[in-house]
Amino acid sequence: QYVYQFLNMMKHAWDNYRQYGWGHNELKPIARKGHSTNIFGNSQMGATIVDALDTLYIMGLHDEFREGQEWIDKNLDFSVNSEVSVFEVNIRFIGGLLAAYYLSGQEVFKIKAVQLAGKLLPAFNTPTGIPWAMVNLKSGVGRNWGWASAGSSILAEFGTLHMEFVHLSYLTGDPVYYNKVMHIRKLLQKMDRPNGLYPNYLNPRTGRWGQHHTSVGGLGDSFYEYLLKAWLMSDKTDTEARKMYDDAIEAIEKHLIRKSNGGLTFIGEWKNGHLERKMGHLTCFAGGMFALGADGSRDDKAGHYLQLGAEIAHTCHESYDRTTLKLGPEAFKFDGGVEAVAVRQNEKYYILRPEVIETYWYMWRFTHDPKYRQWGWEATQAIDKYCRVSGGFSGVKDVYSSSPTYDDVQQSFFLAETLKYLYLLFSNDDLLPLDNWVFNTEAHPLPVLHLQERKWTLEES
Ligand code: DMJ
Repeated sequence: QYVYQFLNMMKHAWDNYRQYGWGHNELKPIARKGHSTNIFGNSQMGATIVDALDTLYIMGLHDEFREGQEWIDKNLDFSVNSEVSVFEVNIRFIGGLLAAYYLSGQEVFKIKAVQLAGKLLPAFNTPTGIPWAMVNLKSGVGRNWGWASAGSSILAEFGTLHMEFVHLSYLTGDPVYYNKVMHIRKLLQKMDRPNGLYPNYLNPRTGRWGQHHTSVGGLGDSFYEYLLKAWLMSDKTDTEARKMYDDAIEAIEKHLIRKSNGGLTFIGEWKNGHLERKMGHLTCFAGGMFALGADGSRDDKAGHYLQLGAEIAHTCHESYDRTTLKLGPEAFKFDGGVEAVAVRQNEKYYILRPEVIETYWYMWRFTHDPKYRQWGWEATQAIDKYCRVSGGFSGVKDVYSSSPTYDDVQQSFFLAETLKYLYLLFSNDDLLPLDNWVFNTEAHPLPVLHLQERKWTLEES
């Protein structure tokens, strides 16, 4: 009966978007109109439709899936004068379209994914081949975020293209996508890493690191995730990726992972030789990543990494449990008597993010410890109580306030990830088994590839 709760939530999110935001990127559930941010550019690209498709499919909401397919077929157009985030468009649109294609077999999704990928390729025209953060879909002109250290590209952005691009080469027989991402990998392999850590910033003109900040949360997170998943999606043949992952997490464990006075394991951030004892909600995905990477780990430390995953899941649950709304803050500290609690006002919000529930789901799959379902159910009830409004679901600005105010955004990843991971947490393991499927960082499932069947090689380019 639990799954009906998630179906109901998905319907509520989708129906309201359908009614008030259709075709826009996201929904403002209180103002009841469309919403967008600069990551999607200035064009209506139906981000919520593309991001939600595979969740609709998996939940058996076939009428809604067909509505989405029809919109994509008729309206999704990439020849627009719009500057988009290469990373966001890759993980949400290309990932979403590819997953919809693999699940449903409908050619339109593959065709759209390939068209869009063609529009992203000019972003790689930099002196180093490290792509720009943004690209204009029409002109192909790229540039970086003004706020990023010294004109740098971001590790979690250019390092989170691999899965989708390898699939594109696999499906088209064209090595161009594969070559782009392998070039990034080769370049990273050649670089010195301070303390074995990858800084978050890399200048695409000079090929040098920007500021020496390292994070397993925002700006770094999915780079590490994609090293592990590159290995998994290659049917464990891409041992180069596995080695890079093992090296990276060994350095992370040594320099970034600590236990608080109260015994909570946390992952801090490294800033110019100093450990900041703060963890982001985004970082909470790492519990699931450690568990997923346990099997096949170096020196057979599977038990160790599963335990580490469990400890991170516990810490992140505490970050929820220590709030008034039982929803986790954006960032929380472990300093001066503070444990897993947000300190600054601008870190107290919850914007329907999935990472903690994602980790509960992976931990559930690997351990079947019922506490993960309990924790997932607690989060579900809190979301339904505090984030549900009559026009959809909204983020809240302060999880410590008993009278929260809304941010009035229904994020597309709420439908792509949060509701999908909840649904999977309460479903049987034979729904998308992890031996056959690898989830991209936006929770879009892509099948394990048998690369010996591929029609292209690196040398062909
Ligand atoms: C999603 O777009 C992806 O999970 C990404 O990797 C991180 N941020 C959001 C969700 O919080």
